[in-house]
Amino acid sequence: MAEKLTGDARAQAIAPLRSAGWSEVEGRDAIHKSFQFKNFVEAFGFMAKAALEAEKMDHHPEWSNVYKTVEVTLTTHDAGGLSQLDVRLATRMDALAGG
Ligand code: H2B
Repeated sequence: MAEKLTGDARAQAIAPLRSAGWSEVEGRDAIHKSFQFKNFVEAFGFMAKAALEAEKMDHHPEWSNVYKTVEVTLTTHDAGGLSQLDVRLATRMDALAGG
């Protein structure tokens, strides 16, 4: 099971994600990013690709889609907070959204 990130390890892990547009969710140990696409097809294509990655990782996002926006929140429910799995999935999602 993935371990919850704390202290310096947590700060170091989320620093690059902050620069990439992720922010910490108030009131819970989670990160959030709002992905904007050109249109619905692009947004849904991203979700389809990210869903396959998530399933491969056995680590799943909390997310929603409205038209060309995909809101994503990541946390590790089993660990009760952020873990390396969230960092990994966030990084994969950024790559999928950019490419
Ligand atoms: N996704 C997320 N985001 N957090 C989890 O703790 C989690 C998950 N646990 N996907 C996984 C599935 C777990 O339920 C299975 C049994 O590995």
